[in-house]
Amino acid sequence: MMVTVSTEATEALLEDLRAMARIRAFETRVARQFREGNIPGFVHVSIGQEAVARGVCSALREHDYITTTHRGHGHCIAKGADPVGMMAELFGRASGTCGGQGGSMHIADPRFGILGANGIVAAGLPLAVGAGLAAQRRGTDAVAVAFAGEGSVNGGPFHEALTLAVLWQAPVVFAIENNQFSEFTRSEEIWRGASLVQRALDYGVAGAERVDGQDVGAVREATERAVKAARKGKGPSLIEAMTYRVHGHYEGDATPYRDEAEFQEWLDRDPIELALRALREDGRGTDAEAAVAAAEEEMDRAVEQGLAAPYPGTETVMEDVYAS
Ligand SMILES: Cc1ncc(C[n+]2csc(CCOP(=O)(O)OP(=O)(O)O)c2C)c(N)n1
Repeated sequence: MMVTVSTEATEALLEDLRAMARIRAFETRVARQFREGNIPGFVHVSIGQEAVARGVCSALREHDYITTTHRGHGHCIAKGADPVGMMAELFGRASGTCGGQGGSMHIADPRFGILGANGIVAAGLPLAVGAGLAAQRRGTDAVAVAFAGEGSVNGGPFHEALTLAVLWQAPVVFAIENNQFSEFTRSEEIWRGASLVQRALDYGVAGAERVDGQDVGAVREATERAVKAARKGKGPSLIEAMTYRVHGHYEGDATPYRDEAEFQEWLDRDPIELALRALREDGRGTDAEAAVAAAEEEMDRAVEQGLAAPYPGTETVMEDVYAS
């Protein structure tokens, strides 16, 4: 893909590359650390999907909210979470974002409006509607984005979330990341409707569009349109970002269901490679490569610090437990 960029656009793309490279560097290390046995539980990475996280979050302000999924590291980093704390969290250490008690699927950092990852498919969607409604009632112009996979759109909470968000005209953006697979099933094989965009329009959303999820600028522009409508009180919108899950559903999944030719086609349109190519064509190859190298170094340090951090003491087991 030939991309001609003006200077301002080049600078924006360099920033996008920096942001995407940080997510990629974080998650390639997470995958390795999981294989080495340093991360308990399950880990789901979003390698190949970074343009969605960056494109959406770069259209948001710090006081806007996000909810995310079991595959949410990229969303959290893009929204401002500290990768050092996140890595320590994945290692279960006391210095982790949630004191080492949540792990990969429960990272939350309200300081940046990150209301939580979530291991329950579709469960973040109504939470974002609640956050949007609260912002509306408080009279702020904050917007809540619900990141979710395309697998979530067949779950009951998707229906409830869209119905209520439209009814209340809540300032919510449903950012549906269509990475082609729901666990080990090709999502198109279980789809009988016209399109997800049509489904959303039938609920009465202010806007719904499908975007190229490998094109970070296209994702940002779509999000800006949705966010603008939400801030103006026009209610929720839905974006379906078309992307591809490069790793397995979880680390360790051998992906026997994958089509090799299709896999290669998507790798050719890897969002980080696209950005690197465009920046090289624009004469900024050295800066682009330096941005990637800096991201790698940053995340090496996050791993070192996380592995060196102590585990929480047993006296913390009942902290933050609200039910008994
Ligand atoms: C309510 C619920 N049902 C089933 C599962 C098991 N499960 C975990 S991930 C997943 C598929 C999710 O697919 P998608 O929403 O497309 O997200 P992706 O994994 O592709 O990012 C399923 C069915 C779950 N976690 N929660």
